This record gives sequence, C-alpha cells and structure tokens, in this order.
Amino acid sequence: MDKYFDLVNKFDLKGTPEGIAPLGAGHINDSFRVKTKEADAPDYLLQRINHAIFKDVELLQNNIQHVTNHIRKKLRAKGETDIERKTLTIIPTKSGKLFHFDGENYWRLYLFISGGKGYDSISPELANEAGKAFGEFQGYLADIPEKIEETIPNFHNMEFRLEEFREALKNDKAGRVAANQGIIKEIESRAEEMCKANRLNREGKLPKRINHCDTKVNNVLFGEDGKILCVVDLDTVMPGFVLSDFGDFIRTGANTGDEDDADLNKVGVNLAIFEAYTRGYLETAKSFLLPIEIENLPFGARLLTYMQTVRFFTDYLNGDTYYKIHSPEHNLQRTKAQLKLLQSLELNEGKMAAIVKECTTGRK
Ligand code: GN1
Ligand code: MG
Repeated sequence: MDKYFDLVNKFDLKGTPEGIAPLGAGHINDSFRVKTKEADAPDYLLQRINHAIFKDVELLQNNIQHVTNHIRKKLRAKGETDIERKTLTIIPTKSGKLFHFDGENYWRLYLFISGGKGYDSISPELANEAGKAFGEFQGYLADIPEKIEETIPNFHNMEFRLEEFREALKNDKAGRVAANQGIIKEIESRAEEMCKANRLNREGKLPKRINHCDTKVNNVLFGEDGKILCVVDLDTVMPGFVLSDFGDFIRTGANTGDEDDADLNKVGVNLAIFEAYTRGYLETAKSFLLPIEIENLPFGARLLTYMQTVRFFTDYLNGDTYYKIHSPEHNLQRTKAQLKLLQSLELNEGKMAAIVKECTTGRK
C-alpha cells in the first residue's frame, strides 16, 4: 500500500492519509477510498485512469473540470448549500495539474462525497429520482461555454460501432465467427434502423447535447433522505443524442434480469421502472427537449441496448480485449442477455410510446 500513499501525497490534499482501500467494481477504472486521520479533513477518492480507454487524459480531466465548475456555478446560482457533495471536485496535484502520471499510470484525486449512497438495485422511487437527476444534469450543461470534447471518439456513434463489428467479423481474431452466425444475423437485420439517429442528425433534425453517457443508477449518489445528491462518473460526459442517456438508463435500470444474466428467462423490460424514470426525466428535461427527441425516447432504449449488444459481441469476437471478463465466455453471455432485453423492448415499443406520451401531455 506504500505506493498508494506516495501517490496520494502528490496531490494537494488536506490532512494525513491513514488508510487506502479499494472501492466499487467498475468495468473500466480502479478506485480507492483514502481516509484521513484528522476529523476536520475530508476523505478522498483516488482513481487510476484506464488510459488504454481514455487515451487523452489531459482532455479528459479538462472536460471534467469544465463540467464540474459549470455545475458548481449553477448550484450556487440556485442558492444550494453543501455544494461539495452535489458535484465532484477535482483535487489538483501539488504542481497544479489535474492528474498525476507516475511513468506508467495516470491517477486523479477527487473529494470523497461523504454520506452519499449508491444503489446497484433499483426501485421506481430511485428511478424517478435518477430521471430527474440526469435531466437536470443535461439542463445544467446546456449552456456550458467551454467546448466539451469526446473523451472516447465515436463512443455512442452507432455507425462507428457497426464498422468496428464488421471489422471484427472480417478479422475473426479469436476464431469465434463460425459458431455465432445466429447472433450475427440478429445484429445485421437491425443495423440500418439503428443508424436512424445518425441520419436524423445529418438531416439537421436531431441535435447533439452534452450527455453523461454512462447513466447507470449506480452513477447517481443519493443522500440519506433518498433524494439525489449528485451525478458521478463523469469520464464519458460528451456531446451526443439525449437518446443515449435515456436509453442507457433504461438498458441498465429497467431490466428484470442482470446485464449479463445467464438465465435469459429473467431478462426483460421492467415497465414500472421505465415509467418512473421517464416521468422523472421529462419533469426536468421537457422544457429543453425537441418533440423529435421526446418521440424517439423508446427508440433510444432500443438503440442503446442494441449498441451494447454490438459492443459486447465485438469484444468477444476480438478475443476480450476491452471489458474485464469474469469467465471465458462472459462477453458472449453478456451479448445474449442484451439481445434478449432488446427483443423485450421491441415487444413493448407501443406501451413505452404510450407512457412517454402520457408523461409529456398528461393524457393517455
Ligand atoms: C462500461 O465502467 P462502466 O461499467 O461504468 C462502459 C459502458 C458500458 C458498460 C457496460 C468507458 O461502463 O459504456 O455501457 O461498461 N464504459 C466505457 O456494462 O466503455
Ligand atoms: Mg462507469
């Protein structure tokens, strides 16, 4: 652990670090909670940034700094108190940089948000709060003056994800193509429809806005009272379609099974969660959304589920180089579970459209 103490001491923190312990189970970065000795010194969150994925760490940290500074301004303007718990705060290094490079890895330090609770399981109440949180988040960032860049180029670009998929098919690096023709057909048969958002954008009908791009329920911290504290995990904040943020929440939150459920019978859309999230989201976002964005929200749920199917499967075909896997066929299991969710969303498209309409107009 000495290594971690040395690292933490590169940053301009208050107090004396006395304990460092791993935290959470993200697929991408590694996180540690740093406890300080003094009662009046805050705790910190140390993260090793996965720079195989976030290749431009400087750009990444600048984005997060712009985003959190802007949100902080909005919170102050609203007269909010306790602002350190309502948005992330980057702690710079002693030399004033937003990250530390140790010759091999990139590290950053945040203030630890005390008393914040993350949930891995969901209820309609939490979904409703999360919907409000992500809608509000998009609203705060609607007028950010700095240019927010793509921290992962083409991250939620469906056309690009399909190109990667077709490249993986061609290369067949892990020799897995022949055995998975059924999945390949499922993907190809939907490919054209799933590029609809790209087309609408080229036609000038669907705008890009600043999105969170990882809208899982566990990326919202809740206070003791069950109300939102703040939105965390800001690595992927970048311009995109609001369908991304809406869709990814439904994909991750409104699934009756797990993202990688081995039992496909458990996987399907949970309409109560869909409704609660939609209601919360539209409450805070309706004022700035265009009709075409609202209309396409159910499509967004399908789009992000399809995109994740393609991404997991592409990684499987490439021999599992992107997502951490916990068993040899994990990415295939994930692919099948996402495909099952997609089929359930397709079956429920009409019901979802009715819910969106009711939440927008108050009429059935
Ligand atoms: C990754 O790290 P985590 O679990 O929040 C991924 C998301 C995927 C998700 C699938 C940078 O997110 O895009 O939807 O796994 N993040 C990145 O579980 O690729
Ligand atoms: Mg994440």
